[in-house]
Amino acid sequence: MATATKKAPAKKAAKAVAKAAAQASAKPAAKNGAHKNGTQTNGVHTNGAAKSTGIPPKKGKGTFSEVAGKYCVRDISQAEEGRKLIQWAESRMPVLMHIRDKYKKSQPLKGLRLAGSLHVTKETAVLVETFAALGAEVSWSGCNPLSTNDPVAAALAKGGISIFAWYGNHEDFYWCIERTIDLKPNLTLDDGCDLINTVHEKYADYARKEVIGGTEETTTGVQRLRARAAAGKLYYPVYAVNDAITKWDFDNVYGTGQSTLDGILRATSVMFAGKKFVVAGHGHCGQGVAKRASGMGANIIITEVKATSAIKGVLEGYRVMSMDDAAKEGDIFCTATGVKDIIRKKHFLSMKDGAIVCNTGHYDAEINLKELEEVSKGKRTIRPNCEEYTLKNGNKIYVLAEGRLVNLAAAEGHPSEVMDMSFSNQLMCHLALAKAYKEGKKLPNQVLDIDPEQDEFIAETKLRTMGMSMDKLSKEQLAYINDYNAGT
Ligand code: RBV
Repeated sequence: MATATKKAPAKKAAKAVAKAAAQASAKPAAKNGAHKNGTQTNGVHTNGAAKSTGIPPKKGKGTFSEVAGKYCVRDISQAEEGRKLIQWAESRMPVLMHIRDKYKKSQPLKGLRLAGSLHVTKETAVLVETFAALGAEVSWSGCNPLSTNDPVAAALAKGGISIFAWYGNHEDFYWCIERTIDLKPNLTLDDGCDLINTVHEKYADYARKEVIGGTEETTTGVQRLRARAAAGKLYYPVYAVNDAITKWDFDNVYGTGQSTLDGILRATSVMFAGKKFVVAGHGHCGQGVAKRASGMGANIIITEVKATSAIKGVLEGYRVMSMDDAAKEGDIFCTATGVKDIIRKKHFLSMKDGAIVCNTGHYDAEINLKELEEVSKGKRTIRPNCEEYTLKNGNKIYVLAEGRLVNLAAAEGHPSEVMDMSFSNQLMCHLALAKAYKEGKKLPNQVLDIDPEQDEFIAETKLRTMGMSMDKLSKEQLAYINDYNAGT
């Protein structure tokens, strides 16, 4: 395996890296009592408690449960609650659990350190603990300020995982990512490229020499990654997990469809039937949202920039129009484009009184809240994840989850059953990276496609666990489809 680089990733972090590496080898997580560097462990710390360790202080307010260099979560006493959630997810993720069982003995990830930045949900916890069960040393942070489930984070910390994540982490988002890098990963796992970007931009030398490879979970992240690779600035191979058929065709469509509606309902409790529901972007995610909202009786309006995606909407029976026109008609708006400034000032100004606006794309750039503030005279929280803006023209507009992905911020993200396939892809890609590394094979520093056999294996295993059977082509049928002379 890769050994520690002689050149520290960066001067500033060098001290923290050395200290954290020493602590990381002292597994499992220190239990109650005094930590060897004198810091109190498993205690509740207020902001700034980690100063004496050489780790830069956090900015976030409130109390934390923290062991410097090992974990920082909101409240470790929630671990039992989190453990039950993880068990619930495990029982609905049979493919991932099957792969865990298959490789538990041979420990294919032993000796490797994996850092991840992905929503800290109960499903993610099953993935994280699978990495650990297969021998990896894992450090983790969230990939969105509003998507961490605090009890789940506590359960992971209690179970010995290095984790730096809490709900509402606006101020210390990158602080947490940096703490996972302190543990000197040689594998990275991203959802949205924030970890990869940090490693590449701040610790380029480390990225080139020490990181074997990585994975990226989501559409927006893969776009960023391809842009980085095209610019010649990708320093290690990264699998585009999002592009696996067993991810993209299921998680993005059915996962997003269900969890987005779940988020809107938890934040508003509105009735969908009879509403004009505007879906911005009719890609895989938008298709899922439109399909499910339509199923609940909403009238769907699609806005698009791509003609083929727009036609798909038309043939589904939806109306397609520009956002300028849709803004006047919609009752509920949901962006799913991966592009910034989809809903802007002019749209807010032409919306109906009481319009509900939310986003299910990865970043919070799709709804321009700054411009909404400019045309508003007041704002108040109506209920969790639902803010009422009163415009200068007197209309009210309701924004859900601060314009961040509503399915994870206001609900629990995609259901376990679909994350089973997405995260099995994550796991198998890391197994492939580890195998290539241990066999001395150098993979190219590019965005790597998923092996079609991996997709087939995951789909077949999923079907089997659902109790479904399939047909097999006979020899004669195989010969028939390959016979260019066969005809009428
Ligand atoms: N996502 N994860 C969950 N329950 O853990 N839900 C959604 C979960 C991922 C999904 O794969 C998508 O690509 C990404 O979040 C967007 O950030």
